[in-house]
Amino acid sequence: MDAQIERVREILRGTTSIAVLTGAGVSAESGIATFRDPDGLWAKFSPRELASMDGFLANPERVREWYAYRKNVATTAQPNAGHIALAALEQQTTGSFSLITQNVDRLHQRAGSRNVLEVHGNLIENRCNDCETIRTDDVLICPDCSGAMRPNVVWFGEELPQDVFAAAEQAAMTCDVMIVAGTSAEVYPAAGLPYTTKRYGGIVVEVNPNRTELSSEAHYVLTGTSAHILPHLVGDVQ
Ligand code: BV8
Repeated sequence: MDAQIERVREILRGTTSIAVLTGAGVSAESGIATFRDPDGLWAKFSPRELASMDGFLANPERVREWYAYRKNVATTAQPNAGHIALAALEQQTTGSFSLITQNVDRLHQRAGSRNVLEVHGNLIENRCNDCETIRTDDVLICPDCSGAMRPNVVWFGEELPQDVFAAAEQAAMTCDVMIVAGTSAEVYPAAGLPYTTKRYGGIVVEVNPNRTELSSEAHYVLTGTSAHILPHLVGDVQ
């Protein structure tokens, strides 16, 4: 596998346009549970009840408590070597660099990443379900229109933020290389982005300790955790 890592490092050195797509696995080594791993969130909680509008309307208190718990976990967690490596890669890239993340924990930004496209929102902010006002406090009712405040994330069945996802699609179409790290590649439309890169002639590199739906399509599959592999891709590892 070292030869594969060396080959990917060479490719990254020779490119001026990089996109990265991350999922919950990149935050696993910061102590944040993934969704679909055996010990993941969906093993304990139901996505239908906790990550959908129906679930929120049925029991807003339970959903708000679950996101408050996850917000506390995210804000006390620290970015890991994988997050830091991606921020370094952005610094080193002379051309365009887009970090497309499905994660809502904001650890990429805390690690120093700048061009972060949060296609599934973030759990630090709340949004009014009616007028879409964004707030970082925990009021339950929107002071502007009396609508219900809910986590500023994208739930199942909800549309992704159009401007953000349009930028993500543009990055997927125009990049020379897309690194896909820490995602089961099961949730669409985000999971479709690596296929777009491949269709437009870009190279797809997967970083994951396990095989996924994407593995058979990727040009390079680097088997291992993101905190271990990503630092090897961006520079001299001490
Ligand atoms: C949409 C919320 C349409 C934020 C999430 C019926 C009705 C409507 C839509 C659908 C439908 N049926 C299907 C769909 C589409 C649906 C979908 O794709 N469903 C799947 C399950 C089939 N998609 C949607 O609903 C999307 N919206 O389609 O809207 C529309 C259009 C116009 C107008 C109106 C509507 C919305 C999708 C967003 C859902 N929100 N989360 C939150 O609470 O966090 S999804 C959730 O799962 C995450 O956000 C994440 O994006 C997604 C994927 O999870 P991963 O990040 O990949 O994590 P996972 O646990 O799965 O995998 C972890 C990976 O890491 C594993 O591979 C593991 O091996 C690896 N790993 C583990 N440790 C490490 C590691 N890797 C590296 N290092 C390690 N150490």
